[in-house]
Amino acid sequence: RRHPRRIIITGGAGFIGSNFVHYWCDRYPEDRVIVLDALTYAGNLRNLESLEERPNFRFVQGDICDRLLLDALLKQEKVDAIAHLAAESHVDRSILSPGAFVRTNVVGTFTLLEAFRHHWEAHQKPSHYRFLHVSTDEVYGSLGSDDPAFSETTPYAPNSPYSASKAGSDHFARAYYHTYNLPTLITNCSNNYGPYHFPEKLIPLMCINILLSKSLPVYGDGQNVRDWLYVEDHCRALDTVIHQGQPGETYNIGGNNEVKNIDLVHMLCDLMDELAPDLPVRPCHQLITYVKDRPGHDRRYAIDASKIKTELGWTPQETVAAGLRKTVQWYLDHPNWWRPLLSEEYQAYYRKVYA
Ligand code: NAD
Ligand code: TDX
Repeated sequence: RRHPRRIIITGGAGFIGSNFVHYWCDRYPEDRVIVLDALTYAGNLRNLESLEERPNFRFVQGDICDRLLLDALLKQEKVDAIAHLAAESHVDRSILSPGAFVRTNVVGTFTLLEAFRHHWEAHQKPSHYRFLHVSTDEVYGSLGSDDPAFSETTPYAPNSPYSASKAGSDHFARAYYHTYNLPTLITNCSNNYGPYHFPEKLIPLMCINILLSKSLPVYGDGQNVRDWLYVEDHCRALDTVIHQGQPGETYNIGGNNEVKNIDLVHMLCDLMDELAPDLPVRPCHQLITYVKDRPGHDRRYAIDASKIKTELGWTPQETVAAGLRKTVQWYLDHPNWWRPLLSEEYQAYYRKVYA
């Protein structure tokens, strides 16, 4: 029988974090779930709205760099697992201001590992404790069109301040296993999409701009390739790794869905034309505009997810066609979620990137 857990989910008010919190609370109602989130521009309490009445749920606004807070929380809540999703996550912001990425992703992850190590040692190193570090395929760098997909043994070659900071945090999570035996696990996942995705990222940005009849900015020649995974599939993979993964191991997670950016934007336009026939600009493909490329823009990401499939039995379930349809419909149905996010700060950011 499964032992109920007392888990901290960092970054639980963000995109993947909030999807993961909903997933975990539905799946394991007997667990105590503590969300720790600083509520930066990317954190949004509305993502967790319906959970506030749940007796086993607690939200704490706080910073993962705050060691005193972490120590108190781990002790008070008798935490036995951390799913670490808090991060600065947007590549374009990392190009504009990399400092925040070093602070949260590197120093924050280190601080969390240190706090969890001391907590684990103070309780005589229970073997069921787990620290899941959630990371990205971007740490492996960029692939050419004929290169084999990233595997767990692909050398790290980060190209953006974001991926460099994630690479640093991965190395700390790994080192804590090898040096202290702390039961850490690392996952490296491809591009997620789905509900609660912040407007700055490609898919929500295109959906929202179509709804506002604004131009659809495609970087460079639009031929960059990303592998897309529906966020719920990612949540299920993280659950699988926490419960069945081998401490000290890394697992790649991917959707087996490589799509060129320009093709993806066309798919979104097709879906919008179909699902929102009353929009003023139709067909919305005419809004597509090529803009200057992102510096250091990785050409292609692809994930070889055979390890998590053969060792732990996880495979993605959603197809891109069905997942994108659900996602477009979600943005159509939730203007009250995304409109307030287009704040002054966001507009200033937008002007800088798309100047
Ligand atoms: P997000 O930007 O939507 O959310 C990040 C959350 O972390 C926000 O709620 C924010 O308030 C919080 N946060 C930021 N700094 C903090 C700090 N110092 N202390 C506490 N909380 C802080 O990010 P996301 O897209 O949900 O990504 C979650 C994790 O998954 C990240 O570690 C990211 O690197 C990783 N990842 C994301 C993707 C993707 O496609 N989005 C793919 C692979 C891996
Ligand atoms: O306006 C845009 N135009 C455009 O062409 C934006 C925002 C993006 N793009 C391109 C850049 C990428 O090739 O689309 C692709 C996807 O861009 P993002 O949504 O910014 O994602 P990406 O840079 O691939 O990183 C994402 O996946 C891996 C997440 O933001 C990371 O947190 C995750 O680690």
